[in-house]
Amino acid sequence: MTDPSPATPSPATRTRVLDALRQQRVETASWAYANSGTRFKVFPQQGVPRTPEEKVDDAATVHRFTAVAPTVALHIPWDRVEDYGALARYAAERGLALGAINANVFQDNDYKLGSVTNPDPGVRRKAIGHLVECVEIATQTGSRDIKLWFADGTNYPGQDDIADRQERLAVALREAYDRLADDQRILLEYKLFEPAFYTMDVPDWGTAYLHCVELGPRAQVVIDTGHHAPGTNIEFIVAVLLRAGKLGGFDFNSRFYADDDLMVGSADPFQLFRILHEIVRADALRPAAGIAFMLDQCHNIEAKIPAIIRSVMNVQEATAKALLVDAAALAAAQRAGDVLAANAVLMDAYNTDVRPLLADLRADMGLDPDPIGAYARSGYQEKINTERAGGQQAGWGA
Ligand code: RM4
Ligand code: MN
Repeated sequence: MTDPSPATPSPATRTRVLDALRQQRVETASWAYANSGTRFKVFPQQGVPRTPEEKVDDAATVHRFTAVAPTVALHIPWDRVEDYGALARYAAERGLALGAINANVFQDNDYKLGSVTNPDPGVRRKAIGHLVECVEIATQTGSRDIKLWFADGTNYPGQDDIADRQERLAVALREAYDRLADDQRILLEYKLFEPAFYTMDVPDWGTAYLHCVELGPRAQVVIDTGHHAPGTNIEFIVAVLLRAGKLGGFDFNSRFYADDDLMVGSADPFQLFRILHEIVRADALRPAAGIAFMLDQCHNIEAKIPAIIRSVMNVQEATAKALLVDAAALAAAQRAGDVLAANAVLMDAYNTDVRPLLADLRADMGLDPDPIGAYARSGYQEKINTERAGGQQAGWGA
């Protein structure tokens, strides 16, 4: 039986959609709670965390109002602490777990010409040391994923040997991979351009995929939605990597022009729906499928915690729409070669207002149906504005 319309789903569809949404997990990023900006200006905000613990407090707050964001990713060295086990316990006491460990080999003077692909073997050794350290930190925090993004690349033709750099990259990845515990993964991220402008050493999913295949089953590709050329069909990449068993997760954000790091689903909610349709179609939404749905955003001019709550809600809305796609009707139209009908099935789901459904879900989970309003009424922002006055605010890179 197909549903008459996604707007009035059958009770069975409704139950299926609500169950899937209840299980969904979105990981927030520690750096999104900190001050950030562009290379022109960082506008500091009130109440910004000063320590990794305070970032954990904010992430726990997002989870408290959404119930689907139980982990927070760390960035090393931005979130360096003496005792990572203690930070994990601090998080657990607040109903949170520590998520992906993000390596940072792009902010040291030594890395001007690259980190793991630097022409200088001494610099490469130092960068590899950091990757290995991140694997060790992940063990202490109980994190499954070590996420690697490299700013490495060149600005000018002839500056360095493109193929040699690929070889150096492979050597470094192998060393980190060999340190992984059985239940850990390397998530390799790609980015088309910036900070390097001529070649990035991992510019696209194909390069990331090749390195992950060479490494083995515990290496997978992560798709940062902001890291493509304008107009790239990201859902196609999702489908291809899912089929190959090589999609490890997402760094969600939105972009109009480049790596804008805006709130996911704000610039192009239809793209987010199309991505999630591929995920739902492959039954890869379930946490057991191992796809990490992470946010990688910066909130430069908007209030941070409500923006992160909004982002989680945007992911939920796109997911709910993807779950409402009438798979049987879609398959039938596709088999019949009925182009218009097939497209209409997708558009019907996309055009459904899923906000009432999500409000019901939240009420059912014991949450306020309006998470942003509830956050505003909670007094948390006023409390941190007062408590965190003074001291060194954390910033992107602080
Ligand atoms: C990079 C990349 C990484 C993120 C840093 C902050 O462009 O997206 O995932 O950790 O930015
Ligand atoms: Mn990213």
